[in-house]
Amino acid sequence: MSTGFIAILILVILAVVVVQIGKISDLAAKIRGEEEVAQQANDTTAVWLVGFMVLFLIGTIWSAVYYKDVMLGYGPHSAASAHGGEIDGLFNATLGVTFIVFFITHVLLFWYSYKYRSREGNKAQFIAHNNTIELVWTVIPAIVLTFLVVKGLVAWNNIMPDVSEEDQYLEIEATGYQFGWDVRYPGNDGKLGTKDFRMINLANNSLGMDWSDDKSIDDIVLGGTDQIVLPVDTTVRVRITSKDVLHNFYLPHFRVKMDAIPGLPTYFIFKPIKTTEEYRQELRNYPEWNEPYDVEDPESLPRWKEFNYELACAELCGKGHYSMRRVVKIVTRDEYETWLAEQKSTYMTTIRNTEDDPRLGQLLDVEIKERAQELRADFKNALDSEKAEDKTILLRHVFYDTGSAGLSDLSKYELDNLTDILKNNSGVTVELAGHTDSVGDDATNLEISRNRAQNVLNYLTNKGLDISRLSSNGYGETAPIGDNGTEEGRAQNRRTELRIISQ
Ligand SMILES: [Cu+2]
Repeated sequence: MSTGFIAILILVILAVVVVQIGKISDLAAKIRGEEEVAQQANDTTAVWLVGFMVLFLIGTIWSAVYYKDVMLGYGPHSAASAHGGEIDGLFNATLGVTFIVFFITHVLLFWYSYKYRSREGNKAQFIAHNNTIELVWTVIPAIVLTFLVVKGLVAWNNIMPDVSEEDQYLEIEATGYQFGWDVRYPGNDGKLGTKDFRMINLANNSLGMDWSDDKSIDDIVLGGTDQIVLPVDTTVRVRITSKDVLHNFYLPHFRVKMDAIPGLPTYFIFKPIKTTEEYRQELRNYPEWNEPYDVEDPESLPRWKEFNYELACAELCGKGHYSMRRVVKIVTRDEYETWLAEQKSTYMTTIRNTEDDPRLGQLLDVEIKERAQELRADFKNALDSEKAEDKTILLRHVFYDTGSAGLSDLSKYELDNLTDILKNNSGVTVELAGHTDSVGDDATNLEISRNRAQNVLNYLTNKGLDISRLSSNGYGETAPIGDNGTEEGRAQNRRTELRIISQ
């Protein structure tokens, strides 16, 4: 309060001082003769203006050079995508043209204020109309603007064409929501599965993926904080969409920016040309990037080591807007393949074998392959091991119809795999062993286990295996591997095993 009052008081006193100085110079003028003084003041001002112009233009050029590292396209701000240089070129062409105009107009402005300063006998020229001048200041800007606009259109046409089927590209999908991105990868088949908003289910299908579409089986949806990993030198098409309000998919280092609009899919295509590591190595050359990352802690790593490409939402979409930032990591293709292989498909981890699974009771190709690999590995271990107990292999996926010895339909995949393995290992003889849990009487269990083992043997001989290499036996409930007191243990005990007799 009092500070404000003092400030106002000072201003008032300053104003009084200025008025008094004005009065004094008026008086001085009267004494010396007004015209002479005015003439002198005009001359001085004119010279000062020219001096100011020189300093001002030098300062402008100096600051442009000094701050060049914060301009797009230079040094640490070079683009990391194939088309990025073209966009930076547009910005810099515009900057170049405006600089020339800026320079010329300022020189003229200050020079004229000097040359045409008020002097005795000088009279202003009055021009009502001049066609030449009109033409010059219309045609020159028109030519310059045409050049800029055409350059922009050419760049737009180079950057924006969609990819076609024949192009080699990776398509991912980014769905914005308040506040984050769901990023979907196509998995091994390279194709994103279809989606339908009517299938959105907050419990396990927030994107509305159509699980009955085979292309959805291997799709991977990255969680809200996972790094987005992309391979270098690969054309990436990003499908961009939103679930609630307007967002904006913005990858500043790749000069990619596109609105994410609910109900209207947009896209952007870009090709990363520098891996995160390569970009860091470039930043390393600039002193400002060698300062500690944490300003409070001089011991912290230099900034270039902590550098990451990032995805940001460039639309103010609500109070959690800032949290839509994600790290984008560009890696070599080999590293990308390794990373991709480690990612789990959303269908397999959250939908498979639940009531939402449209393929309940069916086996997927990947599962058949996995089972074959698993069985081959078990068989190899059994062959390689010296210990007698390791010679027994559990046939994990052989099942029977309830209460009978009939093989379930899905068991045939495991038995076909076994047939292949035994055909490839022709010197091996095996015993097929049936086991049950302890429910029911001993004699019946023994009978069932024998019949089951016999059925497996029959299946294998029907597939062309030599009967002399196979034998079957039922052990009923005599050899449990789990606790018959629990359902889980009983399930373990109901099993079929393969024992290697000789190899
Ligand atoms: Cu947003």
